[in-house]
Amino acid sequence: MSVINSVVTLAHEADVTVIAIDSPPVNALSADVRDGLYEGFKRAIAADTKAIVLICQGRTFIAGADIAEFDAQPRGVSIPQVQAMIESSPKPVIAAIHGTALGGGLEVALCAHHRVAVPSARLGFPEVNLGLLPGAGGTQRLPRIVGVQKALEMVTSGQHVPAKAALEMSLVDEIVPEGQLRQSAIAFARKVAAQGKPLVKVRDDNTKLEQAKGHPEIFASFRKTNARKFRGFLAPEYNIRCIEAAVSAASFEKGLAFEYELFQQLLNGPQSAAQRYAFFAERQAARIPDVPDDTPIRPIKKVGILGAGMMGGGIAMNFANVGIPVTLVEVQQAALDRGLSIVRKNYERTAARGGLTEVQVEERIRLIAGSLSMEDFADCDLIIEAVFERMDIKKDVFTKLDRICKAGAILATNTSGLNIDEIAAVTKRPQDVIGLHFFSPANVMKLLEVVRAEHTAKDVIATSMKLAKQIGKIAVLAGVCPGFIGNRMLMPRQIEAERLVNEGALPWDVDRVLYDFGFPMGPFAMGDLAGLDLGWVKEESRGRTLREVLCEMDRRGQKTGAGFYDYDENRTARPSPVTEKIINDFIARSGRMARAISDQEILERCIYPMINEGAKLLEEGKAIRASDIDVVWVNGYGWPVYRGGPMFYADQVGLHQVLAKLKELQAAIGDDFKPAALLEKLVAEGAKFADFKRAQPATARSIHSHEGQLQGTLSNA
Ligand code: T1G
Repeated sequence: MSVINSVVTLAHEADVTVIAIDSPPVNALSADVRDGLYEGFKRAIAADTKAIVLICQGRTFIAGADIAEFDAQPRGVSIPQVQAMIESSPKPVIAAIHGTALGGGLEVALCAHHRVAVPSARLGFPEVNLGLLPGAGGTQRLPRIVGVQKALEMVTSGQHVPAKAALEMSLVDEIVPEGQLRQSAIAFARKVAAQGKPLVKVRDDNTKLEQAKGHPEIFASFRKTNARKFRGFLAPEYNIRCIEAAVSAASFEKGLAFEYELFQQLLNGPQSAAQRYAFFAERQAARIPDVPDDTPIRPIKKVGILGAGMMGGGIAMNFANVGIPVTLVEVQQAALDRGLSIVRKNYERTAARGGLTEVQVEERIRLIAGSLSMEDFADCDLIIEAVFERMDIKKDVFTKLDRICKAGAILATNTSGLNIDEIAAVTKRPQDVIGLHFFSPANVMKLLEVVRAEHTAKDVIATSMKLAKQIGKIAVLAGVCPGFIGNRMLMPRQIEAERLVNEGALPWDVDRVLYDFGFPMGPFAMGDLAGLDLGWVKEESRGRTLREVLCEMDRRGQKTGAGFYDYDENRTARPSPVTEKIINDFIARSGRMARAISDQEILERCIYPMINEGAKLLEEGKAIRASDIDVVWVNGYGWPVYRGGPMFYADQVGLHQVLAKLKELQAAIGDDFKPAALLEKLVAEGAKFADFKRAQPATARSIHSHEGQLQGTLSNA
């Protein structure tokens, strides 16, 4: 074996040369990998062998270009230079794939003459999730292999295609046994070399493109079908245009140049910057400064869930999905039956869409055992309470769990904002108590707020963060405060949205501005969906707020066909003259004059108070870093990922701009807009939220008492 460089080696297995990459964690196409490949292939082509195998060490084949290099000065040979070297090989080149062949990695593999993969391998073009497109020929080579329709689906969804499906669409030529990739790829290479057939470059096979020529309707209907899903994003449309160019361009080279041009536009644009930020923010959120990666983990072999309502059932599915048995406890048989039947319906719906087989459905349902007794939690490693949001009920439940559960069991509450220290205090083991705040529907929403209470032990935090990844969630650590991170920042937006309406903006104006900003729905449409009578008590209602008046008129939202909006039989919302009249009456009664309010003012008054609350969360240590707050909002509250998150957005707008507007609003409206001290400080120091790093790790203590706030805030991380 000869070492090409620190990450690439070359070995001759008799008549086959094997080029291997070993660049943890995911063999990304960094400058060293590219240089090593270029040199490696040059030597392999010159060597006295008949074929070349490209393989990777570690957990995966090349998982793409090195995203961390995108903002750095380019160095070393480029991906296209490596590809040209591979494609120009007079010997057959076989890419041997395990783990994930993604983005630039798949683009390199498509320059090989053949691809073999183990059954667990997955292949895909996830660039669209980074606000990009496959910029190294992926949009030109892929449709030549899988056809235009499949190529459109792959590059705009970013989905990872399992090896079996990849074989069916000719993306790979052979599935080889797990654990035998290297020798199988060498054998395959020998077989191809022995056949001596002319080598076919993917770029030269236009058969599948010909089939799409003269059929612009393929693209028109694809755009139409996905318009709602792609709303606000630039990258999906750019990907579609590149596939269109693959069909219409006069040559492969022309298509490639078009692709590169669009790639550069996206790469240098704000959306991809935000989505790449979000990629790393998600991974950063898993790191807790004072809980080292090697903190011991408590084994979670069995989970108990109290409450089979909407949340409990969804939470149970997350664990059954990864093979962890669940005991789901309810107080009444009817409620338990209802909860279990909803779980079954959810699984059957997924199976109907081809997401699960019937066998898998039954396997998962068998893992969820119903019970009417909390005593059945005695042998559980983790118990999650998902009962009614009342402190007295929570305390009663935790008192019982403290008596029933074994030593070392983790006692978790799914509260969305109650004081977990108070809950933990009723137990003799507050160190085992933590908040696991799932979002509805809990089997779908990716976000999990892991709430650290004052005495929560580090291994309980470490276990919860790792478990979250295991069940496919994105975990963010929050401190105990009303509403934790997400709901606490949502509150000022809600308050401001209602205040704007009391000044003359109409609910559908406010919703339109936030919808156009990229949220899936505005606060008033959201209210109608959830039901305006959530928390409304008829006997205590006095028509003091718009919501009370609407509920008194039985306009409780979508479910009654009217709320802020009027709804037709298809539940399509229309601005309501009834609501408008109520608002005008309200304003008239208040003695104020309704005034015209600009979209810009609506946006700033809804978003800036959230950002300000985010700054308070940071200074109080309730959130470790600004990017954690952004991960919460992108994955739990519909903040458009192509805007990065509220704190990233504030840095883009300019904190001085946000501060100036808040001060203006404070003067005009009141102290609800009083800027957070941290915001003042960052502006004074010409810094950004991205620069904010706590002077000392956010510990349980500091999370509870603002210790260590602001001193030496800024160290350029
Ligand atoms: N570049 C740089 N670092 C990467 C990386 C990449 N492509 N992929 C992963 N990492 C780091 C990640 O930050 C983390 O680091 C560690 O690897 C483990 O990742 C020209 C333009 C491969 C499915 O979009 O989807 O090719 O936090 O925690 O859950 O057309 O990582 O430990 O320091 O996510 O097992 C296209 C992105 C790039 C794939 C593994 N490729 N990666 O998931 O581990 S653009 C992608 C993933 C491109 C070309 C274009 C996942 C994974 P750290 P992890 P995982």
